[in-house]
Amino acid sequence: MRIATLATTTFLTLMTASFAHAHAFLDHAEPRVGSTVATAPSEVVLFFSQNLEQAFSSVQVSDANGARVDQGKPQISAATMRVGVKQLPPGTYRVRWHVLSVDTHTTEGSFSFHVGR
Ligand SMILES: [Cu+2]
Repeated sequence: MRIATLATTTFLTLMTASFAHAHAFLDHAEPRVGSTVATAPSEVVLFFSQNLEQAFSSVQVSDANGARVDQGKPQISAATMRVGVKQLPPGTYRVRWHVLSVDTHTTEGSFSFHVGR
């Protein structure tokens, strides 16, 4: 049984510059940040507030033991980044993202979601 506290949402966005620019912040994600989903997703999709630079944007999905469960290179289209994931057994997963937006600022953060009931 997974540790319940791991399901607690942590959502962190690090800003590297001022608020003068509209950096690429995570607007929402699928599965939703901090959510519990009954059915394991086949991919994780992140929706940002600004278009991303493909070459310098990445996302990793890992299980409670820290093992990578994503399929590798993400697909980026405008402000959306998606990455496939392996078949996920019930548990808590962490998504770590790091992106470079078209205004040349980098932002990063992480969140978790839970598969199961
Ligand atoms: Cu910016």
